[in-house]
Amino acid sequence: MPGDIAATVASFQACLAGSRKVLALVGAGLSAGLGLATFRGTGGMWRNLPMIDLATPEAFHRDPGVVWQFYSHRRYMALQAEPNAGHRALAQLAQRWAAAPVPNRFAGTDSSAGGSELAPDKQFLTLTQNVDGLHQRAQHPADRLVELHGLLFTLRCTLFMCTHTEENNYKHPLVPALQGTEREFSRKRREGDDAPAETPTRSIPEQDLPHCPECGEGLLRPGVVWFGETLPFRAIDKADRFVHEGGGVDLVLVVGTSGTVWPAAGYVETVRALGGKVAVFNPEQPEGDYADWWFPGSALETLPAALARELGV
Ligand code: BJW
Repeated sequence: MPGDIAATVASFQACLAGSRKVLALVGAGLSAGLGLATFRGTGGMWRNLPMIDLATPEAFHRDPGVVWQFYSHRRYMALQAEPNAGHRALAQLAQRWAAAPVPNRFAGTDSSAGGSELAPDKQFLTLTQNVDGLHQRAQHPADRLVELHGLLFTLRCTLFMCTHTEENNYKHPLVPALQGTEREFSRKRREGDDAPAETPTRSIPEQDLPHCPECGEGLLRPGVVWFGETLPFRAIDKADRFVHEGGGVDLVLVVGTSGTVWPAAGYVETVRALGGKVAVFNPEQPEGDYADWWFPGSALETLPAALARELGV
């Protein structure tokens, strides 16, 4: 390890060891390399369409068949993928800090004299913007994980009057009309200009798309958060409480995210404004001077390496 990187890791590890409260904000870069595209940068296209334009209520309203093909493909790809070392490292940190012994004054483990408050436990929370379910599959404790943008495997009815929601639906294809979406990716982008042309999107009549089993009328949609939609109240509430209650966050790990989407990106700014430190795990150099540590390279390597001492590996 070059000297300057070793010094960066050592200073980060000292901060982590001394931290009481740590937050991780995760984005698509953590799952990059598993066949799951990022939204911006060199990835960001599904066939010839920008992914960011497909992740909108307007796109679904305009052509639910195209948007369902996009999400059917992503559901399939996420199911094929396995959590990587970065997902596992976050899960282990959450498990380890969750398992840290809580001092018990009655059992004599409270070292504080004079009846002062018990030493506070270490706290860790992952806020993920990813919808691929890989944190769960890496055994990340659910109570220390907030899925800000929902999950690909949750289905919701679009009918205003129907509240039907189904979680953990891993069926592929969801309906016969979505058969074949697993193979339909941009071969041109993956293999270069000589590759065969991209598979065109198919026109799928609305009646052939997934429909609500409860009301029988409404079209189902993926349980993800699109631009212009509010994030799940419980997710925002839990994230806000962690950041604003019970003392400030000492350190935020910003992992594989462009930090361009709000309100997720705002948590990093808030932690920093309240005096916390910022560590960025991203091949791209962070803009400005907000990062106290930058770990260039793939987060699936840099994150486990940076957390290794705390994880005892
Ligand atoms: C690697 C790597 C490797 C590569 N290792 N790293 C305040 C100011 C301005 C605007 C707004 C605001 N508040 C709200 C808004 C509007 C809007 C917004 O943020 N717009 C911005 C674009 C300006 N936000 C919303 O609409 C949100 N709703 C909301 O706030 O409701 C209230 C409200 C509405 C309207 C106005 C005001 C208030 C909802 C946001 C929902 C985002 N949804 C999506 C789709 C989810 C479903 C799906 O997956 O299909 O979420 S969009 C997309 O972006 C997805 C991602 O979770 C999200 C973030 O992207 P992410 O994860 O950062 O990925 P990339 O691709 O951007 O970056 C990847 C990074 O990885 C890069 O940096 C690479 O370098 C790096 N990388 N390989 C480590 N190996």
